[in-house]
Amino acid sequence: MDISVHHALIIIDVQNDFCPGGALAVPGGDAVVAPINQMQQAFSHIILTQDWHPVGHSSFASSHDNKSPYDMVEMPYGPQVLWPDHCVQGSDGAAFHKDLETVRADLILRKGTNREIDSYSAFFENDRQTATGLEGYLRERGIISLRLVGLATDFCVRYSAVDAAKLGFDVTVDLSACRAIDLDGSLAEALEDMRRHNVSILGA
Ligand code: VGL
Ligand code: ZN
Repeated sequence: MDISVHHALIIIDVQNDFCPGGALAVPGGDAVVAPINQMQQAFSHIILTQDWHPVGHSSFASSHDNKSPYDMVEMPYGPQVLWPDHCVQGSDGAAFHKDLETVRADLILRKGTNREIDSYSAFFENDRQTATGLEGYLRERGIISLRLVGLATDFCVRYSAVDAAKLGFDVTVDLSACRAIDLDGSLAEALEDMRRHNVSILGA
């Protein structure tokens, strides 16, 4: 059990658009809800993240001429996958899955709100420089150990876990409560990247 003041459960992007029927549906995305609700009982600090893009966000294929979802583009900050429009601020797609327990969360961190920069990680936007403030929040609360779950394993979970490990947190990803998009081998690459950065992987 992880009932400790130094441990936090970070629940990444369990939103309708990442669940079956959503705009950027992750296969089996809704299957993470029950295990995540169960897990919350073992944590005294719970943080939810919410992908929260303005209309016309630069990560949307629809914001670029002659581009389709899943094409790559070069942004000022580097290569970026283009996505279907998803998690638009205030839309039903951006809402948490209706069965996700949200009552005990201390913090809901919204990310991807800057029109010009995508943000997979809960810590830094995709320019790898703009901080979300989550590091300071966790440190000020004395949290040193993080358990990450949610969607999608190979994008937001991966980048959040690797950034957290680089920042010196003790990080575990529990794959039993994660699901992947798996675009061109991105899941295998994500697992390798997390392992290389000393992220503990459970449920593989
Ligand atoms: C995500 C792609 C675009 C995620 C968010 O939550 O993994 N993936 N926006
Ligand atoms: Zn997004």
